[in-house]
Amino acid sequence: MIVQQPSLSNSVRWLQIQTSSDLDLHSQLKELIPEQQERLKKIKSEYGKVQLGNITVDMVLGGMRGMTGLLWETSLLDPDEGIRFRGLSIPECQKVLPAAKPGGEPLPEGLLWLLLTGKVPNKEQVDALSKELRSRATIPDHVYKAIDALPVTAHPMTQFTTGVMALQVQSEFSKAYEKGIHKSKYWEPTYEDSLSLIAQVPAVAAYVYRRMYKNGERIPMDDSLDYGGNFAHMLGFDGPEMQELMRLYVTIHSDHEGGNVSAHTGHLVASALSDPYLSFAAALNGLAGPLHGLANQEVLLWIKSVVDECGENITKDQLKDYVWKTLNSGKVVPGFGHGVLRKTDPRYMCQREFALKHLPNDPLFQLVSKLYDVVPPILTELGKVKNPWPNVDAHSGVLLNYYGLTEARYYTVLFGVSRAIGICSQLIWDRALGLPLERPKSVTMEWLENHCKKSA
Ligand code: NMX
Ligand code: MLT
Repeated sequence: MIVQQPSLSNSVRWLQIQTSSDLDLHSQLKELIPEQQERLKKIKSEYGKVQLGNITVDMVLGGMRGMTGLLWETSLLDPDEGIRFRGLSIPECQKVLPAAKPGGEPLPEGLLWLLLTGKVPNKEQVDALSKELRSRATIPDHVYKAIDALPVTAHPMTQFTTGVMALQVQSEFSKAYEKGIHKSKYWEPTYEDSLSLIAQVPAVAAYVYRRMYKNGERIPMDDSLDYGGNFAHMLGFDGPEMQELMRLYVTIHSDHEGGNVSAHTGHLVASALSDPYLSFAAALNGLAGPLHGLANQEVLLWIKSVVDECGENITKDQLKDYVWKTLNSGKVVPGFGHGVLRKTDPRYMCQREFALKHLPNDPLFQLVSKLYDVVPPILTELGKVKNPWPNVDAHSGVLLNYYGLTEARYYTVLFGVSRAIGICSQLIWDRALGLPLERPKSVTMEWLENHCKKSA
C-alpha cells in the first residue's frame, strides 16, 4: 500500500507500508542503491549549476548558519516544524513504526529500517532486524580491557568513545580497503561495520555505566528483548515503562539532519574513507561538547542546583531570579535555544507527553514545566537569542532520573548510542552514492577585507 500524504516531502516519494515478506534489509538496500545512484547522477547533470543561495561574510564568521552545503538523505530539519525522518514527523513515526506492544513507543530498529530504506517496515521485518542486531552484539574482551585502562572517574563519554575506538580493530571496511576493494563495492563493508557498530554500542555503553556506578557487574543481553528494551536491561532497568522510555529516547535522538556537530563530524571524517568506527568515534567527541550533546547532563545538573538552592516547590519568581543569575554569570541556560530550530523542539514535546502520561506528579517534571513558562520570555528579553524555546535536552534528564537513572554525567552516552543509528545510516548512503572527500574553502581576515573592499 502506498501512503498518500501531501505534507510529505519528495524524498519519500518511494515511502511504502510494506506488505512484502522480504525480511532482509541488506537485499532491500541492494535493490534501492542503483535507483538512487541514477537519481543523484541526474541531479548533478541537470541541476549542477543551480544556485542555492548567496554566501555572506556573516555566514562565514557565524558558524556557517544557513549555508546549505551537505547532502543528508536520512532526515531533514524544518526550523518551525522540527525533524522529519525520511519525511515522517515524530508523531507520524509514533503512529506507523512497529512497537513492542500495541500503542507503545516505536522500536528503534524500525527507525533504522526507515532511515536506511525510506520505507516503513512491518513488524516481522523489525523483529528480523532485532534478531540480526542481537547476533552481532558480542563484544570482544579487549574492548572491556581498553575501557578498564582508564580511571573509573574518567568522563563516561571518554570511556564510551574509547570502547568504540577499541571496536575499530574489527572493521570490515578497513580490511577490504587494504585488500583493494573496488569503489563501487564500498557500501557493502560499510553496511557490515555500521550494523555491527549499531548492534554493539548499547553493550559498550552499558558496560561504562555498570563499571562506573554498579561495581562493574555486567548484565548479559536478553535474547527475548528488542534493541531499546535490551539496552535498558543491560543498564540494569527492567521496568516496562523504562524500557518504553528507552525505545522512545533512542528513536528520537537518532538523527537531526546533517549539519549538527556530531553528524557533520561523522560525515566529514568518513569522507576521507575512514571506516564507520573511526568516523563515529569522531562524532562522539563532538557530541561530548556542552553546547551539543553534553547539554543533557548540564540540564539535570542545573535543575538539581536549582532544587539545592531553592527547594522543589520553587515559585516562578524565584525561578526567574535563578535564570537571571545564571545568565549574569556568563553562562547559557542549558536545554534552551538551537542553531536551526525556531520553535519548541518536537523531541521536547513528545517527552513532555510521555511525562504527562507516566509521571505527571514528579516534582522535577513540574519544575521543567515551570521552566517552559519562565525561560523563553527571559531569553527573548536578552534580545540576541534567536530561539528562546526548549530543545530535546531540556526534558530527557528528568525522565531518566524518575526511573532511577540519576547519574547525569552519563546522559550524553545514551544520546551517543542513539546517534549511531542516524550517522551510520547516512554513512552507508555516503558510500553507496560515492560522495566525495569534504573539503570546503577557508579564507583569512586579510582575504575577507581585500575581497569586501574590492566588491564595495
Ligand atoms: N542561554 C543563554 N544564551 C543563549 C542561549 C541560552 N540557552 N542560547 C543562545 N544564547 C546566546 C548565544 O550564546 C549567543 O550569545 P553571544 O552572541 O554573546 O555569543 C546569542 O544568544 C546568539 O545565539 P543563537 O544564534 O541564538 O544560537 P546559536 O545558533 O549560536 O547556538 C546553541 C545554539 C544551542 C549552542 C545555543 O542556543 C545554546 O548555547 N543553548 C544552550 C546549550 C544547549 O542547550 N545545547 C543543546 C542543543 C541541542 N543539542 O542537543 O545539541
Ligand atoms: C541535534 O540533535 O543534533 C541537536 O539538536 C543539534 C542540532 O541539530 O544542531
